[in-house]
Amino acid sequence: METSLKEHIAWKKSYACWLQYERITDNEWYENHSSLCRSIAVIGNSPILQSSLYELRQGIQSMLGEEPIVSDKTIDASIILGIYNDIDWQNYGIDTYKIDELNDEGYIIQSVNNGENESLLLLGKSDKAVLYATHHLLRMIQLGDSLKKIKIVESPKNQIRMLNQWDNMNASIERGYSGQSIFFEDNKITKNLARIKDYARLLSSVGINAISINNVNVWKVETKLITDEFLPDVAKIADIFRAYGIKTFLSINFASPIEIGQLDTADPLDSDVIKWWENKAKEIYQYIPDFGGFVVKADSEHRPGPFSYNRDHADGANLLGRALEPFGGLVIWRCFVYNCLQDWRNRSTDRARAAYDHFKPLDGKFLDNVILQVKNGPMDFQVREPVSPLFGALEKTNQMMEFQVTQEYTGQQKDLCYLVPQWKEVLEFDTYAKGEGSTVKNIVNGSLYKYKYSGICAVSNIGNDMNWTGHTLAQANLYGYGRLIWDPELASETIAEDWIRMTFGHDPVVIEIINNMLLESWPIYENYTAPLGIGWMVNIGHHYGPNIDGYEYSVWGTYHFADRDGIGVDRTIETGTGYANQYFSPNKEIYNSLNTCPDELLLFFHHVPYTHKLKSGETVIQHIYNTHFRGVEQVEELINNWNKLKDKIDEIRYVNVQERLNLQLENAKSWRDQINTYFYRKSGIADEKNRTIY
Ligand code: GCV
Repeated sequence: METSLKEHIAWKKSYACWLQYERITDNEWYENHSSLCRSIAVIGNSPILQSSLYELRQGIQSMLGEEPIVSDKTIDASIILGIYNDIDWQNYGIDTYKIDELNDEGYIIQSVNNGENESLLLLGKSDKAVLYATHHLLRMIQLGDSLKKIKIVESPKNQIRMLNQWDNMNASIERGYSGQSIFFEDNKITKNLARIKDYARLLSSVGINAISINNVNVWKVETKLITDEFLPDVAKIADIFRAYGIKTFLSINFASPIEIGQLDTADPLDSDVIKWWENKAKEIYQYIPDFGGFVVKADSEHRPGPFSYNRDHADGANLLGRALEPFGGLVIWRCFVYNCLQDWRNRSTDRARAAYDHFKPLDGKFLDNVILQVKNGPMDFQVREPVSPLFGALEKTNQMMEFQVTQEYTGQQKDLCYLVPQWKEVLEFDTYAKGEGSTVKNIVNGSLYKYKYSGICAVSNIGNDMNWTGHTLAQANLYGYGRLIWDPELASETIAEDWIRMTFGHDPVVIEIINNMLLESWPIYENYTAPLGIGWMVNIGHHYGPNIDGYEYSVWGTYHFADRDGIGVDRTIETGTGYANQYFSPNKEIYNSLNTCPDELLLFFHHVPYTHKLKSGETVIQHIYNTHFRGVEQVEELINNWNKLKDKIDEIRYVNVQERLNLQLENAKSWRDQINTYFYRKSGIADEKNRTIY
């Protein structure tokens, strides 16, 4: 997006996201700490260490008003950065056991005696770890934390911490709500590499270490990203990300050997196809020596895959795994494989079952460098779904979680929906795979089954809008995603509060109002959209706004089965699709029984009459009315609360959120009215409180 300098200055706060680095106004803090921020020594040299120095200099200069001196002598420095191999850390009193505690990306930030002075030592297990320590320190300065006598020992809990861009080379973004791609324009790779660097800075500040830059639906031009036509430019992007500790991946087309290789098959067991991928891998690594690997969507939503050749997904993934293995590359193979041509008459097919049915039988058949990427729920990033039963079901296959930061089904960055609490709930879910305590977070961090590779990825929510995410408050989802997957023990409230302070400053009114708005936003969105875990009811195709029967009468078949008597999908073992049986006990029994199934997932698992009483004591129909009336009132409260911040936030960001909240109110009303009228007409049961139903 072309912008004038003037415009750019006005938008500076929106663009900077949580890296505002505002001048410190707390005099006491300044007095106590300015000498600690006066000079920096970096031990060692690498592009990542250079980035660390750049970040620290910039951040300190901006916040303290003076550029720190860079010295090559540690004795002169108040901040010392380096890798533990290069620093005599014992001399600074660091304990060996603490170093042993760190994983490869872990670090220590400790106050140490340095000659006459107290200094801060930022000691990383690797240069990437030093960069994370640097960001940690900058965050502490932004938050106004004390830097005296500190001892921080940190390691990320998840190994792969990734974002997937769904960007196409014509600059559009599948499910993007914040402008166009920052990576591509006009079927080429962008020349605006500065914006990509700024993205890398934001991502590394929250610990992201991997990115795939193109859509998992790989169309004609994008298929050529792995050819010499585009690889030199992909390499430039990889250089930028590398300097910020982020590995670059590409989504590939499984039919590449046909489309760009002049073969007449993409059969994974065909020797020419095998050779073709081996040569392709060799070629890619000549351009990008630390290339991360491939992300693959195969046999899904009309994309090509091994099924065309009567092969299974282990054959498909291993073909690519074998080709990448000599170079240390990974295959991230998506499990979003289902038949999108359903028939409502056939009650035994169930999209929710599909991923488990396809992949569970293949457990143990995948190569070591293949990771299965599983969406958090069995359907598709709905506001409420159960956790995918594949978590815990794969004992011998590397596994990774897929979340959606982009708000495809959660308001499309017009409606406010802070998703960290939803992700946290998923990560805390106990699968009982190996008895109590087999939580999802312990599966995806690789500890339960000792996976070689594991982690979490998510579909990004950014585009070239000046504020990156369309809705300013949606920046909290990008920030929160990074912080949460670094450490799933962090509370949603803490993440939100840190984000607010870094983004908007320390005014207690601002903090309290925005924190409440964020934390209430997911339940509010759930209130006025599809009830009790049934999901969907959205407009076909673009997925925004209500259309209750949209997918009910479509071959994609994500049904609710509402008729005059009741609503819900019977997924029980005895009379339904049997989906409940994919869980370990006791989850299986809990979901399978009407008596124990939690209210919020009731209609996902059971078909019930409208008069069915929930555990809350309300009937299903009254719950639908109550939540939909309440949801609209809550959006009105959000607007009132935001209005109180008028003089406390710069105009561009204030107006941006205000406009989106008004759109959200229209959307919420439209959901309320359509849902209430629809179910009143279906059931013939009136609202107990006699409110207006059209
Ligand atoms: C990239 C859903 C989305 C599609 C997306 C697909 C996927 O169906 O609506 O846009 O395609 O998921 O995750 O592959």
